[in-house]
Amino acid sequence: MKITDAKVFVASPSRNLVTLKVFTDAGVNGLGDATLNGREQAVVAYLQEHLIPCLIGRDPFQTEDTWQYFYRGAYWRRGPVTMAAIAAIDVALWDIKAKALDLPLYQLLGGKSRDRVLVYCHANGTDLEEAVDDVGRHIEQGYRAVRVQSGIPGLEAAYGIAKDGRKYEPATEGLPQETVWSTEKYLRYLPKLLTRVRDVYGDAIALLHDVHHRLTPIEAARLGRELEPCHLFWLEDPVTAELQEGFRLIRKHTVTPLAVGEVFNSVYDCLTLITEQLIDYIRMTVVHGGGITPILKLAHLAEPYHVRTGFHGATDLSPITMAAALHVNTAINNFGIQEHMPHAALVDEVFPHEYSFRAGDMYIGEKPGLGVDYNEELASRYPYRRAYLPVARKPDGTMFDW
Ligand code: CS2
Ligand code: MG
Repeated sequence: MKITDAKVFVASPSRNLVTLKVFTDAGVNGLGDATLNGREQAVVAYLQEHLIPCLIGRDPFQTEDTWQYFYRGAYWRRGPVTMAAIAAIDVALWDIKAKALDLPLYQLLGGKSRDRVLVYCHANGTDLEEAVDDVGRHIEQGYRAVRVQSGIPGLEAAYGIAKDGRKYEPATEGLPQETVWSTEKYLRYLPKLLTRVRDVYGDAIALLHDVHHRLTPIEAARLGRELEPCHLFWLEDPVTAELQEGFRLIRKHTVTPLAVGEVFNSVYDCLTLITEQLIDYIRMTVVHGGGITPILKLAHLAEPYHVRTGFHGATDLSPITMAAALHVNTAINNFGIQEHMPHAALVDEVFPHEYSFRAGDMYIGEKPGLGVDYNEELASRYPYRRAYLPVARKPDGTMFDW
């Protein structure tokens, strides 16, 4: 079988999503997600100008050699743009291989280790009471694990808070929104929020919180220790994780479980975190981590270090990535949990898929391949519109981390 062509589609059905379609001489096609929120066109160019010309003529079954060819052959390696482009190709080739063998993809990754995949949802509110009520609404929908975020008194905006009843979507058209962040206000408030949620809903629900890269290691250690009575399932992205050894400081002071990695794009971003057991869940997922090929290796590396997966699953990752992640989640032993931010109905129409949600779990389908299609005609009605993620500054104007 040979690859005959590859096309990149950029569309904005409720948000920008980049999709790669790879064609073969056997008439079997494969899909990959190449979405990088706020930098979509860089990945499009990387694919169209630099990778696709080298892809034509290759054997789509050679997933390992093709991945190595595009990774080692790049010279200037790694980075979110490069790895999202490589990921799109890798996932499309796995999709082709599984379709050609008439098997659902998880069968090529080790078969089923579980029938259902535990997921967590996002509950949020502009204030504590709203957030607490939203947790209840999600429990009624069947979720057994809930991430809780809320507005912070004294701050105009906070990460993860939906506005005017709309679904949370941080990227906005025009230039990046500037938000003000105060660690002091956040640290004073957060323990109240999560303690309140525990008081109202008890210990049965798994509680998660996303710090979104905003503390120093010692601030994260303080927060982790203060939250220990809340028995969190995890505290996510406590610090910006370029300094992996900073987690030694956090680990020294608290037993609150830590989850990191949605912004990572290679195993080297988390090798120390995993091999020194500085984290409990690794979040790097298929689209930003280079594809199924490296993510499977990452999960296997993490297993002996008691690190489990907790793949990123926000709406700026397309249903192709959700499906690919669910196939990996279904097959590996050290699965932890999967993030589930349901896509808008229009996105689900553009990407018809087999996977489904039921009573707090997700189920991958049995269709050969990934189990996702792409409706090019419908997608074409929603052209790309440049959008940026916000930026954050401290109250005195100092540039900070959003
Ligand atoms: C968040 C993401 O889902 C999460 O854990 O950190 O929603 C993140 O803010 C977005 O993916 C950024 O595009
Ligand atoms: Mg996050």
